[in-house]
Amino acid sequence: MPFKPSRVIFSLSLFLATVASLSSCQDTACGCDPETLVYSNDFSKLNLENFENGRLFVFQRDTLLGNYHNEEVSVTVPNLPSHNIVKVTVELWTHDSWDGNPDEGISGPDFWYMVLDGQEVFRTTFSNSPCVSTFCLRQSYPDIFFRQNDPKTGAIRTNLPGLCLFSATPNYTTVYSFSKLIEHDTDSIKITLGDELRQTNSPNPKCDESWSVGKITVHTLTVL
Ligand SMILES: [Ca+2]
Ligand SMILES: [Ca+2]
Repeated sequence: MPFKPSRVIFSLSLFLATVASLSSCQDTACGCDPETLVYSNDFSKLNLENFENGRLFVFQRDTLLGNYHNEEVSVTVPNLPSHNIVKVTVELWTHDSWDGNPDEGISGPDFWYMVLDGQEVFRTTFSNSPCVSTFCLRQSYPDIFFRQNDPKTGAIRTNLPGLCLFSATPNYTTVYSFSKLIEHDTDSIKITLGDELRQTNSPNPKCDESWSVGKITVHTLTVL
């Protein structure tokens, strides 16, 4: 699926402008609509309505969507109110030995991506590797691929064990939360999350590295 960096740059700048605009809305009647929460699912109610390839499991006493390895999962959110921007927020959990950017034909890159209504809006890599002076597999997140950020940059939680290969080792599940905005004005949106993980030397690649989702929220906005 073609990646369009210009669209993301537009989205980021629009997001910043929108935040500034919304801040100014709080005290003055400026005529702009605040964002409207139209969908929120943390999977605690076991709700997989409108999902494709959705499945749940329990990890660290949280119910998560997953886990996935070289797969996509989608949810369609119908009946959106009138709007011209959609903001999708995802809490992503990366489990076990994600290898980030390096492209040596065996372990990476380990890509993760998000598609909104058929358009790829985010493609990045994650790394759970140690990072010392002699060894460090860097990741692109929180930027789009390719950037050389340290492993776990931008994480909201890093102190969890892995799920499978490193289930007995702390700091091998890393949690992130991020939002993406797109121009959008139809009455439903399809959100697709997926990965292209590479681990050709493992007898069980899904145990070597996988991901799950703790929460998805969708807001609509009208920017005048
Ligand atoms: Ca790995
Ligand atoms: Ca890998």
